[in-house]
Amino acid sequence: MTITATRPSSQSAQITCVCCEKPFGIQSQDCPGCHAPADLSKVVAERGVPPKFVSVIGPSGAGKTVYLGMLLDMLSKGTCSLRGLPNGPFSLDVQQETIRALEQQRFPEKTPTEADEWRWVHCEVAPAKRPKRIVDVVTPDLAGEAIALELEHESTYPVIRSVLSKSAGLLVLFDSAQARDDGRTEDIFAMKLVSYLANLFRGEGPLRWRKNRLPIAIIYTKADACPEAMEDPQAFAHATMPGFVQGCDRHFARHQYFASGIVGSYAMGIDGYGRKQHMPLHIEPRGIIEPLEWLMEQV
Ligand SMILES: Nc1nc2c(ncn2[C@@H]2O[C@H](COP(=O)(O)OP(=O)(O)OP(=O)(O)O)[C@@H](O)[C@H]2O)c(=O)[nH]1
Ligand SMILES: [Mg+2]
Repeated sequence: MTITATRPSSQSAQITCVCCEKPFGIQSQDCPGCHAPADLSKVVAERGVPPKFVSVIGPSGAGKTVYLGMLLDMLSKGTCSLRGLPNGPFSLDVQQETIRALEQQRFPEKTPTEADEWRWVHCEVAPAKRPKRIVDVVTPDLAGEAIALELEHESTYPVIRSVLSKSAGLLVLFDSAQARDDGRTEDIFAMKLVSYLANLFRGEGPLRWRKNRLPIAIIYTKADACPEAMEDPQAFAHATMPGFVQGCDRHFARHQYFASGIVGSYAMGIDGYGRKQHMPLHIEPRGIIEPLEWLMEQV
């Protein structure tokens, strides 16, 4: 990760993108290739230590934006076993939007599918007891629909491939109620994801059939409305998404199942389009930190 002044003029200085590794002019706000904020690459270059990406993926509506926003909020408050320091103002957008929405008893908006509109997050996370053991949570808040398209047609969204291939660990989210009520659909998406990841992280030569050691934390979200997932996430995964479980066992040596939920109580409301909406009345986050804690022990 280097910032190289190729000519005396600062206008021509180049920086290497931390995500897609392409060089671009230091004057740009974002990498023209993958839209990662230039500040992200600058901070990492100055620190001199390559970042360990931890990214958040999952189908549309899985709860990625809510989970990420809540995770960042809890990390920055410093009240749990992990501490997190957001790098750059861009890193606060997802947290701010999620918390503001929840305070107004609503959920944040769906993430747009255009890659240049994704908000990026860079948060330096370390255990409270071992502050030097830093892992960077670096991820754009990806849109589930874009992930689905990328799984169907590789390189539709090159940024997704770049982010994933940089990842030292993954947080993979599924909607627990969706898995319980329509496990087949969720399982098919999940199996496509496993085979995409297995291809991406496949070793070379004679080692290529070995199980990959990339740690994957699988999180059943919205478990506040699905007690069976909260009770035993692993048994829940076996019962609802057997294909995915087999895929993970086959390809990834280190994976663990978790459940999370942020709602203590909610009411049903009607939005401006006449659609029924859940209104979170009381926020009571559960199972948000544990998956990252486990991941950090593995990377
Ligand atoms: N009960 C409950 N509902 C949740 C929770 N998290 C998310 N939801 C619901 O799930 C919806 C989708 O959550 P998002 O975080 O926007 O989902 P996403 O994965 O970011 O979706 P895309 O942006 O389309 O990829 C929200 O609008 C809420 O209705 C949770 O912890 N509990
Ligand atoms: Mg989203």
